[in-house]
Amino acid sequence: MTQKEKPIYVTEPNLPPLDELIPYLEQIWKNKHLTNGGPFHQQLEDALCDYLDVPYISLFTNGTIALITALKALGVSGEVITTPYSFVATSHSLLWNDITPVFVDIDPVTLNLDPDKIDEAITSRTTAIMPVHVYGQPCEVEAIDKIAKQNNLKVIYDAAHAFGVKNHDVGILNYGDLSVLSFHATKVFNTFEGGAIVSPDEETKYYIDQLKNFGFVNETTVVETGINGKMNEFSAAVGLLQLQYIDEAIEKRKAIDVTYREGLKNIAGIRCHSQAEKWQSNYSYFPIFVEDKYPLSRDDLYEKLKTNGINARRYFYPLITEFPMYQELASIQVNNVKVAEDVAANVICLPIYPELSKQDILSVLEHICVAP
Ligand code: T4K
Repeated sequence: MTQKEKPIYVTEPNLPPLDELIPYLEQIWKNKHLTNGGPFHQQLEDALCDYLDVPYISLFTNGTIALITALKALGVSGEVITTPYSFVATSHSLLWNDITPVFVDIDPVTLNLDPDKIDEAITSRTTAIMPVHVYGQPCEVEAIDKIAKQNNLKVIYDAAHAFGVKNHDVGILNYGDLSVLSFHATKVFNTFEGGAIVSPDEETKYYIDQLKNFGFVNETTVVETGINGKMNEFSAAVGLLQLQYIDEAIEKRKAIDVTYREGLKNIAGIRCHSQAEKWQSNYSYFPIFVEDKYPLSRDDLYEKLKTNGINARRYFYPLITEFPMYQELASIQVNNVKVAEDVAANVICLPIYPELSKQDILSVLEHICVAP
Protein backbone atom coordinates (compact mmCIF):
# COMPACT_ATOMS: atom_id res chain seq x y z
CA MET A 1 0.00 0.00 0.00
CA THR A 2 1.45 3.40 -0.94
CA GLN A 3 1.56 6.24 1.56
CA LYS A 4 -1.38 7.87 -0.25
CA GLU A 5 -3.59 4.82 0.11
CA LYS A 6 -2.86 4.52 3.84
CA PRO A 7 -6.05 4.93 5.88
CA ILE A 8 -6.47 7.73 8.36
CA TYR A 9 -6.15 5.77 11.59
CA VAL A 10 -7.93 6.62 14.83
CA THR A 11 -4.48 7.41 16.15
CA GLU A 12 -0.86 7.32 15.11
CA PRO A 13 2.02 7.23 17.55
CA ASN A 14 3.65 10.49 18.43
CA LEU A 15 7.31 9.97 17.52
CA PRO A 16 10.16 12.31 18.41
CA PRO A 17 12.75 13.17 15.71
CA LEU A 18 14.75 10.04 14.88
CA ASP A 19 18.09 11.85 14.82
CA GLU A 20 17.54 12.94 18.42
CA LEU A 21 17.10 9.32 19.47
CA ILE A 22 20.52 8.29 18.14
CA PRO A 23 22.57 9.72 21.03
CA TYR A 24 20.35 7.83 23.49
CA LEU A 25 20.91 4.61 21.54
CA GLU A 26 24.67 5.24 21.47
CA GLN A 27 24.59 5.63 25.23
CA ILE A 28 22.73 2.32 25.66
CA TRP A 29 25.15 0.58 23.28
CA LYS A 30 28.09 2.05 25.18
CA ASN A 31 27.09 1.14 28.72
CA LYS A 32 25.33 -2.11 27.74
CA HIS A 33 22.80 -1.71 30.53
CA LEU A 34 19.68 -2.75 28.61
CA THR A 35 17.13 -3.27 31.36
CA ASN A 36 16.68 -3.98 35.12
CA GLY A 37 16.67 -0.39 36.32
CA GLY A 38 19.24 1.24 34.06
CA PRO A 39 20.14 4.94 33.98
CA PHE A 40 17.41 6.01 31.53
CA HIS A 41 14.84 4.13 33.60
CA GLN A 42 15.87 6.17 36.64
CA GLN A 43 15.94 9.44 34.69
CA LEU A 44 12.48 8.82 33.25
CA GLU A 45 11.00 8.09 36.67
CA ASP A 46 12.42 11.38 37.97
CA ALA A 47 11.33 13.34 34.90
CA LEU A 48 7.79 11.95 35.04
CA CYS A 49 7.43 12.73 38.74
CA ASP A 50 8.30 16.33 37.88
CA TYR A 51 6.11 16.59 34.81
CA LEU A 52 3.09 14.86 36.32
CA ASP A 53 3.61 16.40 39.74
CA VAL A 54 3.35 13.08 41.55
CA PRO A 55 5.46 11.85 44.47
CA TYR A 56 6.56 8.39 43.27
CA ILE A 57 6.32 6.48 40.04
CA SER A 58 7.32 2.94 39.04
CA LEU A 59 7.81 2.26 35.35
CA PHE A 60 6.37 -0.89 33.82
CA THR A 61 6.59 -2.90 30.67
CA ASN A 62 2.94 -2.08 29.86
CA GLY A 63 -0.23 -0.81 31.50
CA THR A 64 -1.85 -4.22 31.90
CA ILE A 65 0.99 -5.70 33.93
CA ALA A 66 0.98 -2.47 35.95
CA LEU A 67 -2.74 -2.92 36.72
CA ILE A 68 -2.22 -6.55 37.72
CA THR A 69 0.68 -5.56 39.96
CA ALA A 70 -1.19 -2.63 41.52
CA LEU A 71 -3.95 -4.99 42.70
CA LYS A 72 -1.40 -7.42 44.09
CA ALA A 73 0.51 -4.62 45.83
CA LEU A 74 -2.57 -3.56 47.77
CA GLY A 75 -3.59 -7.12 48.58
CA VAL A 76 -6.93 -6.67 46.85
CA SER A 77 -9.11 -9.80 46.79
CA GLY A 78 -12.75 -10.94 46.73
CA GLU A 79 -14.85 -8.47 44.72
CA VAL A 80 -13.89 -5.19 43.06
CA ILE A 81 -16.36 -2.64 41.76
CA THR A 82 -15.49 -1.47 38.29
CA THR A 83 -16.88 -0.12 35.03
CA PRO A 84 -17.97 -2.07 31.96
CA TYR A 85 -17.12 0.92 29.74
CA SER A 86 -13.37 0.55 29.29
CA PHE A 87 -10.73 -1.38 27.43
CA VAL A 88 -10.87 -5.02 28.45
CA ALA A 89 -7.47 -4.83 30.20
CA THR A 90 -9.16 -3.10 33.15
CA SER A 91 -11.27 -6.07 34.18
CA HIS A 92 -8.84 -8.68 32.87
CA SER A 93 -6.40 -7.43 35.51
CA LEU A 94 -8.98 -8.46 38.13
CA LEU A 95 -9.45 -11.94 36.69
CA TRP A 96 -5.65 -12.41 36.60
CA ASN A 97 -5.72 -11.83 40.37
CA ASP A 98 -8.67 -14.22 40.90
CA ILE A 99 -10.83 -11.25 41.83
CA THR A 100 -14.52 -11.06 40.85
CA PRO A 101 -15.37 -7.89 38.93
CA VAL A 102 -18.65 -6.31 39.97
CA PHE A 103 -19.82 -4.09 37.13
CA VAL A 104 -21.61 -0.89 38.00
CA ASP A 105 -23.15 1.47 35.47
CA ILE A 106 -21.59 4.69 34.25
CA ASP A 107 -22.66 8.29 34.49
CA PRO A 108 -24.18 9.44 31.16
CA VAL A 109 -22.20 12.69 31.15
CA THR A 110 -18.72 11.73 32.37
CA LEU A 111 -19.00 8.12 31.05
CA ASN A 112 -17.12 7.07 34.18
CA LEU A 113 -18.27 4.84 37.05
CA ASP A 114 -21.41 6.42 38.55
CA PRO A 115 -20.66 7.10 42.24
CA ASP A 116 -24.37 7.06 43.07
CA LYS A 117 -24.53 3.40 42.07
CA ILE A 118 -21.47 2.16 43.93
CA ASP A 119 -22.99 1.84 47.40
CA GLU A 120 -25.64 -0.68 46.39
CA ALA A 121 -22.98 -2.92 44.81
CA ILE A 122 -20.83 -3.17 47.95
CA THR A 123 -20.94 -6.55 49.71
CA SER A 124 -18.95 -8.13 52.53
CA ARG A 125 -16.51 -9.40 49.86
CA THR A 126 -15.79 -5.99 48.32
CA THR A 127 -12.24 -4.81 48.95
CA ALA A 128 -11.69 -2.13 46.33
CA ILE A 129 -13.03 0.10 43.56
CA MET A 130 -11.31 0.27 40.19
CA PRO A 131 -12.66 3.27 38.26
CA VAL A 132 -11.33 4.42 34.88
CA HIS A 133 -10.79 8.03 33.76
CA VAL A 134 -12.29 7.20 30.37
CA TYR A 135 -10.92 9.29 27.47
CA GLY A 136 -8.94 11.15 30.14
CA GLN A 137 -12.06 12.72 31.69
CA PRO A 138 -11.60 12.68 35.48
CA CYS A 139 -13.86 10.45 37.54
CA GLU A 140 -15.80 12.03 40.38
CA VAL A 141 -12.80 11.51 42.59
CA GLU A 142 -14.10 13.21 45.73
CA ALA A 143 -17.33 11.19 45.76
CA ILE A 144 -15.45 7.94 45.12
CA ASP A 145 -12.94 8.78 47.83
CA LYS A 146 -15.75 9.37 50.32
CA ILE A 147 -17.42 6.03 49.55
CA ALA A 148 -14.09 4.23 49.78
CA LYS A 149 -13.29 5.75 53.17
CA GLN A 150 -16.75 5.01 54.56
CA ASN A 151 -16.47 1.36 53.52
CA ASN A 152 -12.76 0.82 54.09
CA LEU A 153 -12.09 0.10 50.41
CA LYS A 154 -8.98 0.68 48.33
CA VAL A 155 -9.19 2.73 45.14
CA ILE A 156 -7.02 1.95 42.15
CA TYR A 157 -7.57 4.29 39.22
CA ASP A 158 -7.05 2.97 35.74
CA ALA A 159 -5.55 6.20 34.42
CA ALA A 160 -4.39 4.71 31.11
CA HIS A 161 -5.95 7.64 29.22
CA ALA A 162 -5.18 10.36 31.74
CA PHE A 163 -1.54 11.31 31.22
CA GLY A 164 -1.11 14.93 32.37
CA VAL A 165 -4.81 15.49 33.07
CA LYS A 166 -5.70 17.91 35.86
CA ASN A 167 -8.84 18.26 37.95
CA HIS A 168 -9.27 21.74 39.47
CA ASP A 169 -5.51 22.27 38.91
CA VAL A 170 -4.57 19.07 40.77
CA GLY A 171 -2.94 16.27 38.79
CA ILE A 172 -5.55 13.51 38.48
CA LEU A 173 -2.94 10.85 39.30
CA ASN A 174 -2.78 12.08 42.88
CA TYR A 175 -6.17 10.63 43.79
CA GLY A 176 -6.93 7.16 45.14
CA ASP A 177 -4.47 4.69 46.62
CA LEU A 178 -2.73 4.06 43.29
CA SER A 179 -3.07 5.24 39.70
CA VAL A 180 -2.00 3.22 36.69
CA LEU A 181 -0.86 4.67 33.37
CA SER A 182 -0.37 3.13 29.93
CA PHE A 183 2.41 4.33 27.64
CA HIS A 184 1.28 2.15 24.72
CA ALA A 185 2.03 3.35 21.17
CA THR A 186 -1.55 4.61 20.84
CA LYS A 187 -1.42 6.84 23.92
CA VAL A 188 -0.76 10.58 24.32
CA PHE A 189 2.64 9.76 25.79
CA ASN A 190 4.21 6.53 24.55
CA THR A 191 7.31 4.45 25.12
CA PHE A 192 6.31 1.99 22.33
CA GLU A 193 4.98 -0.34 25.05
CA GLY A 194 5.02 0.84 28.64
CA GLY A 195 3.12 1.79 31.73
CA ALA A 196 3.51 3.03 35.27
CA ILE A 197 2.09 2.99 38.77
CA VAL A 198 1.89 6.22 40.73
CA SER A 199 2.33 5.67 44.48
CA PRO A 200 1.70 8.12 47.31
CA ASP A 201 4.68 7.10 49.45
CA GLU A 202 8.16 5.64 49.24
CA GLU A 203 7.27 2.41 51.02
CA THR A 204 4.55 1.55 48.50
CA LYS A 205 6.81 2.38 45.57
CA TYR A 206 9.56 0.21 47.03
CA TYR A 207 7.15 -2.71 47.38
CA ILE A 208 5.83 -2.25 43.84
CA ASP A 209 9.40 -2.15 42.55
CA GLN A 210 10.03 -5.50 44.25
CA LEU A 211 6.88 -6.96 42.74
CA LYS A 212 7.81 -5.92 39.21
CA ASN A 213 11.24 -7.57 39.63
CA PHE A 214 10.13 -11.13 40.53
CA GLY A 215 9.95 -10.20 44.24
CA PHE A 216 13.70 -9.77 44.66
CA VAL A 217 14.87 -7.46 47.44
CA ASN A 218 18.53 -8.23 46.89
CA GLU A 219 20.64 -10.66 44.92
CA THR A 220 19.64 -13.70 46.95
CA THR A 221 16.33 -12.87 48.62
CA VAL A 222 12.88 -13.20 47.09
CA VAL A 223 10.07 -12.02 49.38
CA GLU A 224 7.07 -12.08 47.06
CA THR A 225 5.64 -13.94 44.08
CA GLY A 226 6.62 -11.09 41.81
CA ILE A 227 6.39 -10.75 38.08
CA ASN A 228 8.63 -9.36 35.36
CA GLY A 229 7.14 -5.92 34.76
CA LYS A 230 10.33 -3.91 34.21
CA MET A 231 10.62 -1.24 31.54
CA ASN A 232 13.71 -1.59 29.35
CA GLU A 233 16.23 1.15 28.54
CA PHE A 234 15.12 1.64 24.94
CA SER A 235 11.56 2.39 26.04
CA ALA A 236 12.81 4.67 28.81
CA ALA A 237 14.98 6.58 26.31
CA VAL A 238 12.03 7.01 23.95
CA GLY A 239 10.03 8.29 26.92
CA LEU A 240 12.67 10.82 27.93
CA LEU A 241 12.82 12.21 24.42
CA GLN A 242 9.05 12.10 24.02
CA LEU A 243 8.61 14.16 27.17
CA GLN A 244 10.45 17.08 25.55
CA TYR A 245 7.68 17.30 22.95
CA ILE A 246 4.64 16.39 25.02
CA ASP A 247 3.24 19.90 25.55
CA GLU A 248 3.51 20.62 21.84
CA ALA A 249 1.77 17.31 21.07
CA ILE A 250 -1.10 18.07 23.46
CA GLU A 251 -1.50 21.56 21.96
CA LYS A 252 -1.81 20.02 18.48
CA ARG A 253 -4.43 17.59 19.78
CA LYS A 254 -6.31 20.49 21.32
CA ALA A 255 -6.42 22.31 17.99
CA ILE A 256 -7.91 19.20 16.35
CA ASP A 257 -10.49 18.92 19.13
CA VAL A 258 -11.51 22.55 18.57
CA THR A 259 -11.81 22.06 14.79
CA TYR A 260 -13.95 18.94 15.19
CA ARG A 261 -16.26 20.62 17.72
CA GLU A 262 -16.73 23.62 15.47
CA GLY A 263 -17.30 21.46 12.38
CA LEU A 264 -19.81 19.17 14.08
CA LYS A 265 -21.78 21.65 16.15
CA ASN A 266 -24.66 22.03 13.70
CA ILE A 267 -24.98 18.41 12.59
CA ALA A 268 -28.30 17.09 13.87
CA GLY A 269 -27.85 13.74 15.60
CA ILE A 270 -24.10 14.05 16.23
CA ARG A 271 -23.15 14.88 19.80
CA CYS A 272 -19.60 15.49 21.01
CA HIS A 273 -18.40 14.35 24.42
CA SER A 274 -18.69 17.02 27.10
CA GLN A 275 -15.77 19.33 27.66
CA ALA A 276 -16.03 20.53 31.24
CA GLU A 277 -14.39 23.79 32.25
CA LYS A 278 -13.02 22.48 35.51
CA TRP A 279 -10.58 19.93 34.12
CA GLN A 280 -7.56 20.20 31.91
CA SER A 281 -7.77 17.62 29.16
CA ASN A 282 -5.01 15.86 27.26
CA TYR A 283 -7.29 15.46 24.20
CA SER A 284 -6.45 11.79 24.01
CA TYR A 285 -9.64 10.73 22.22
CA PHE A 286 -12.43 12.44 20.29
CA PRO A 287 -15.61 10.40 20.85
CA ILE A 288 -18.84 11.38 19.12
CA PHE A 289 -22.28 9.89 19.72
CA VAL A 290 -24.57 9.09 16.81
CA GLU A 291 -28.15 9.77 17.86
CA ASP A 292 -31.60 9.21 16.32
CA LYS A 293 -31.73 12.44 14.32
CA TYR A 294 -28.67 11.47 12.30
CA PRO A 295 -29.63 9.87 8.96
CA LEU A 296 -27.26 6.90 9.40
CA SER A 297 -26.93 4.40 12.21
CA ARG A 298 -23.68 4.40 14.19
CA ASP A 299 -22.49 1.28 12.40
CA ASP A 300 -23.42 2.63 8.99
CA LEU A 301 -21.45 5.81 9.67
CA TYR A 302 -18.53 3.72 10.94
CA GLU A 303 -18.61 1.63 7.74
CA LYS A 304 -18.98 4.70 5.57
CA LEU A 305 -15.91 6.27 7.13
CA LYS A 306 -14.00 3.04 6.72
CA THR A 307 -14.95 2.72 3.05
CA ASN A 308 -13.57 6.22 2.59
CA GLY A 309 -10.25 5.35 4.21
CA ILE A 310 -11.04 6.67 7.70
CA ASN A 311 -10.43 4.00 10.32
CA ALA A 312 -12.40 5.47 13.21
CA ARG A 313 -12.94 3.10 16.15
CA ARG A 314 -15.89 2.19 18.34
CA TYR A 315 -14.09 2.50 21.67
CA PHE A 316 -15.64 0.95 23.83
CA TYR A 317 -17.84 -1.43 21.91
CA PRO A 318 -18.58 -4.18 22.68
CA LEU A 319 -18.86 -3.51 26.40
CA ILE A 320 -16.58 -5.60 28.58
CA THR A 321 -19.65 -7.36 29.93
CA GLU A 322 -20.30 -8.79 26.45
CA PHE A 323 -17.11 -10.85 26.46
CA PRO A 324 -17.55 -14.55 27.32
CA MET A 325 -15.45 -14.57 30.49
CA TYR A 326 -17.73 -11.92 32.03
CA GLN A 327 -21.17 -12.96 30.82
CA GLU A 328 -21.94 -15.30 33.71
CA LEU A 329 -21.13 -12.81 36.46
CA ALA A 330 -23.93 -12.09 38.89
CA SER A 331 -23.56 -8.32 38.52
CA ILE A 332 -24.55 -8.37 34.86
CA GLN A 333 -27.49 -10.73 35.25
CA VAL A 334 -29.51 -7.90 36.78
CA ASN A 335 -29.38 -5.71 33.69
CA ASN A 336 -27.65 -2.95 35.56
CA VAL A 337 -25.41 -1.40 32.92
CA LYS A 338 -28.06 0.20 30.72
CA VAL A 339 -26.31 3.57 30.36
CA ALA A 340 -23.07 1.90 29.35
CA GLU A 341 -24.91 -0.26 26.81
CA ASP A 342 -26.50 2.79 25.29
CA VAL A 343 -23.22 4.71 25.07
CA ALA A 344 -21.37 1.70 23.60
CA ALA A 345 -24.08 1.38 20.94
CA ASN A 346 -23.67 4.99 19.79
CA VAL A 347 -20.01 5.87 20.12
CA ILE A 348 -17.39 6.43 17.45
CA CYS A 349 -13.92 7.78 18.25
CA LEU A 350 -12.68 10.01 15.45
CA PRO A 351 -9.01 10.18 14.42
CA ILE A 352 -6.95 12.43 16.66
CA TYR A 353 -3.15 12.59 16.83
CA PRO A 354 -0.60 15.39 16.58
CA GLU A 355 0.36 14.85 12.94
CA LEU A 356 -3.21 14.57 11.65
CA SER A 357 -3.30 17.07 8.78
CA LYS A 358 -5.87 19.82 8.36
CA GLN A 359 -6.85 18.20 5.07
CA ASP A 360 -7.53 14.87 6.80
CA ILE A 361 -9.54 16.55 9.57
CA LEU A 362 -11.67 18.29 6.94
CA SER A 363 -12.09 15.01 5.09
CA VAL A 364 -13.39 13.33 8.29
CA LEU A 365 -15.80 16.22 8.85
CA GLU A 366 -16.97 16.20 5.26
CA HIS A 367 -17.84 12.51 5.38
CA ILE A 368 -19.83 13.00 8.58
CA CYS A 369 -21.55 16.17 7.40
CA VAL A 370 -22.62 14.89 4.01
CA ALA A 371 -24.66 11.92 5.08
CA PRO A 372 -25.64 9.44 3.80
N1 T4K B 1 -6.74 0.43 30.58
C1 T4K B 1 -7.29 1.15 29.60
C2 T4K B 1 -8.43 2.03 29.93
C3 T4K B 1 -6.78 1.09 28.30
O1 T4K B 1 -7.35 1.81 27.30
C4 T4K B 1 -5.67 0.25 28.05
C5 T4K B 1 -5.14 0.15 26.70
C6 T4K B 1 -5.11 -0.48 29.12
C7 T4K B 1 -5.68 -0.36 30.38
C8 T4K B 1 -3.93 -1.39 28.93
O2 T4K B 1 -2.74 -0.70 28.67
P1 T4K B 1 -1.57 -1.41 27.84
O3 T4K B 1 -1.34 -2.79 28.47
O4 T4K B 1 -2.01 -1.51 26.40
O5 T4K B 1 -0.39 -0.50 28.02
C9 T4K B 1 -5.39 -0.20 21.65
C10 T4K B 1 -4.15 -0.38 22.49
O6 T4K B 1 -3.45 -1.58 22.20
C11 T4K B 1 -4.40 -0.35 23.96
O7 T4K B 1 -3.18 0.01 24.57
C12 T4K B 1 -5.43 0.70 24.33
N2 T4K B 1 -5.77 0.68 25.73
C13 T4K B 1 -6.69 0.50 23.53
C14 T4K B 1 -7.75 1.53 23.84
O8 T4K B 1 -6.37 0.64 22.15
P2 T4K B 1 -6.37 -1.69 19.76
O9 T4K B 1 -6.54 -3.17 19.65
O10 T4K B 1 -7.50 -0.83 19.40
O11 T4K B 1 -5.05 -1.20 18.99
P3 T4K B 1 -4.74 -1.23 17.44
O12 T4K B 1 -3.50 -2.03 17.25
O13 T4K B 1 -5.92 -1.60 16.66
O14 T4K B 1 -4.32 0.28 17.18
C15 T4K B 1 -5.28 1.31 16.95
C16 T4K B 1 -4.79 2.15 15.77
O15 T4K B 1 -3.59 2.79 16.12
C17 T4K B 1 -4.49 1.34 14.53
O16 T4K B 1 -5.61 1.34 13.71
C18 T4K B 1 -3.32 2.05 13.88
C19 T4K B 1 -2.70 2.85 15.00
N3 T4K B 1 -1.41 2.30 15.41
C20 T4K B 1 -1.35 1.31 16.35
C21 T4K B 1 -0.16 0.79 16.73
C22 T4K B 1 -0.07 -0.29 17.78
C23 T4K B 1 -0.28 2.77 14.81
O17 T4K B 1 -0.34 3.66 13.95
N4 T4K B 1 0.93 2.30 15.21
C24 T4K B 1 1.05 1.31 16.14
O18 T4K B 1 2.17 0.90 16.48
O19 T4K B 1 -5.94 -1.42 21.27
